[in-house]
Amino acid sequence: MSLSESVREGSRIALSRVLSQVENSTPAGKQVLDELFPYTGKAHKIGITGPPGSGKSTLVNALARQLRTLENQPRVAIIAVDPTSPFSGGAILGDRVRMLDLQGDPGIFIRSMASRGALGGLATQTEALSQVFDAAGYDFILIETVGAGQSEVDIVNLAHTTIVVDVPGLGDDIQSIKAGILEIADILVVNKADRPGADQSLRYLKSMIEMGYRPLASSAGKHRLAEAMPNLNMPELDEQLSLWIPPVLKTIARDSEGIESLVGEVLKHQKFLKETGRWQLKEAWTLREIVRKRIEGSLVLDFFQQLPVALLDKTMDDVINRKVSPASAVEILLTYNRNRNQTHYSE
Ligand SMILES: Nc1nc2c(ncn2[C@@H]2O[C@H](COP(=O)(O)OP(=O)(O)O)[C@@H](O)[C@H]2O)c(=O)[nH]1
Ligand SMILES: [Mg+2]
Repeated sequence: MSLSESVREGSRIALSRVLSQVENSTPAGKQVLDELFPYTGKAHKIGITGPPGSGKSTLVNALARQLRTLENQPRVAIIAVDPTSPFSGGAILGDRVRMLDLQGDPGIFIRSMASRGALGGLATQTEALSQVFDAAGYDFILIETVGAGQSEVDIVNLAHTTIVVDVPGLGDDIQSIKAGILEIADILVVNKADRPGADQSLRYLKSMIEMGYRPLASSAGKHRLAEAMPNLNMPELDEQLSLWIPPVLKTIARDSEGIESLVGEVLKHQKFLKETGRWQLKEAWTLREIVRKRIEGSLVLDFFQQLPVALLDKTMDDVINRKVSPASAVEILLTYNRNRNQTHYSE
């Protein structure tokens, strides 16, 4: 039996091996990913993001356990992405300990990811891993990432449902949750609701959404969808997109409080996406985005591989000494590679 067949048959050992190969972008990993790809497109991806220490890992843990109690006993995969950790120690070690109580459940699989420098970036990498889980028959893929920068926004953008986690008492909530992150939320959670100020945060976030934060966000979303599906009827899309207003929930993840409601909202959002056809649109957009990122990644890699180091160094010296502008430097290097390719092809 081939490795990809073993993965689809449910072998956890094969799954582990394939995840490592895919994460390290080995040729074998690429091949397995190609073999598995036709079997993907079923899993529901949930991105969980928010500031460090807001309880994302605890929440993911509780969410996974709650999802497992559903009638159809869905299988749940967890991908913990920590771009801030340069090695798989630190914060991730804490996550491992916290997630220990999930280890006994054969319907749950946890994977931590801390590596950088993947072709096309962390988002492409995360998507590749989730494709493996998808083909392996996992129904839900929970992706935890720190809400800190653009790469994290990219990661959760690949999810069908995005949960943004906030905590009370960080002062002005818009400071603790970056505006760009709030914009992509499908569900907002005020975790650590056992702490003072939870109701105030709840009201604050609700008013943010009511104050027309959402129309802004959905117009960006609409733009992206329209780009992915040029044949789409815009008024129809308009109607569909305006229907989802992100709910704001309180949880105490540590005590598994409020998790049932959270799962309820996730399922509601999943149903909403499927019934409006938006689930398929998101898939199309994600795949387009993945292809684009990979093209960008390989073009840049090719570009620098073709360039003689001496030429790059000399051109950069000229830029630093203000003899050549950055724009002209790019032109010089691009022209060099272009000419080099032409000679190469005519040989
Ligand atoms: N008081 C309180 N503490 C919590 C709650 N949820 C998580 N924590 C604690 O907050 C800390 C950070 O949690 P963690 O899940 O690692 O946060 P992450 O960095 O966002 O993944 C841990 O010590 C948790 O036990 C909660 O609902 N209430
Ligand atoms: Mg964490």
